Amino acid sequence: MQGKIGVLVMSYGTPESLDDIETYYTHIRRGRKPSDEQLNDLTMRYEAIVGGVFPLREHTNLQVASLQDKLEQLAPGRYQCFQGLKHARPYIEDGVAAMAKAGITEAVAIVLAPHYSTMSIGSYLERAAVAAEQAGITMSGVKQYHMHPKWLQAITERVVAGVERLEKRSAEMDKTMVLFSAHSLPVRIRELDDPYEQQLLQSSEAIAQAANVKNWQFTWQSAGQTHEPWLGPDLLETMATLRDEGVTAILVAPIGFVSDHLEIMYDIDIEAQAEAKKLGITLERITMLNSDPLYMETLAESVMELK
Ligand code: FEC
Repeated sequence: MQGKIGVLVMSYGTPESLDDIETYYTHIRRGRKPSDEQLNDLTMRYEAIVGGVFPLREHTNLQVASLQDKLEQLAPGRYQCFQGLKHARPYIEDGVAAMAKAGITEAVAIVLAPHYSTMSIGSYLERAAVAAEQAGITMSGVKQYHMHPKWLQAITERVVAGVERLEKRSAEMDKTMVLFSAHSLPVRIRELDDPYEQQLLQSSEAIAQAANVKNWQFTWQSAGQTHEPWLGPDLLETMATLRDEGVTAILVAPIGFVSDHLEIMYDIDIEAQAEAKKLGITLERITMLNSDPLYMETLAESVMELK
């Protein structure tokens, strides 16, 4: 039988412990150490979410294992999954090295994020391609799956359920808004003719239509703390504007993310919830996909389309 096809499953990565936060943050900042203030702020956010545990690691591990199971079910014996993280161990290059060690010569790379941007998916795929070439592996990459019918269905079901939860909590459903959100990027992304914004709007529109949601907007979240301007408006600003316009209930649908992690459990569940309380807004968010079966089918089918 022909050798297995390697599947490099890539995710953002998270520290392994509280002591590892500085190394992680320095890697995100491309080798520049964060200031004490920045480091303390990030440590405080991790401590606030679950007291020093890092949920993204567990979810990524489970997603990789579940994708392996799904591929095995669809094409027995054909694929072998490897994990590669952008900012933590095992790094993308470690994942490719593990593939080479297992004798893989053909591979597909896929990222646990649905929308393409040169600054996000593009940079994962580029690092994977460089490592694969050095290891003598022929690799192709899945660029996006933001309009895959099964991913859209999984999010639509969550939006419908979220609106129902909101209806139970809020008396004024005519003043409700669904806010689709994703990680902001530096504004200079607009000069790169990047599809990120357009893809996010395209999936927001498709989900709103399928969920029969009339009042919806898109907003950015989790902008980085750098000196350059980031895409806005941010979730917190959007909430304040909507309150001024009379909106009293909001469902946040963070469609740019697929797991429970810091940007969900701190930025939305703690920070945005506190702001909502101040503004007198009832705030709910959709549940995250993690290893949802429809999401696993989306990933498996996207991989199988390439090899
Ligand atoms: O739970 C966790 O431990 C990790 C949560 C996490 C996810 C995530 C996803 C994305 N990021 C994206 C872009 C940027 C850019 C910068 C940046 C900075 C950070 C910092 C932390 C962090 N990100 Fe992140 N991101 C997560 C966590 N991110 C922590 C550093 C402190 C801070 O700014 O809050 C700025 C880099 C720089 O300084 O130059 C740009 C994008 C995604 C979504 C796609 C993906 O998952 O890859 C885009 C999850």
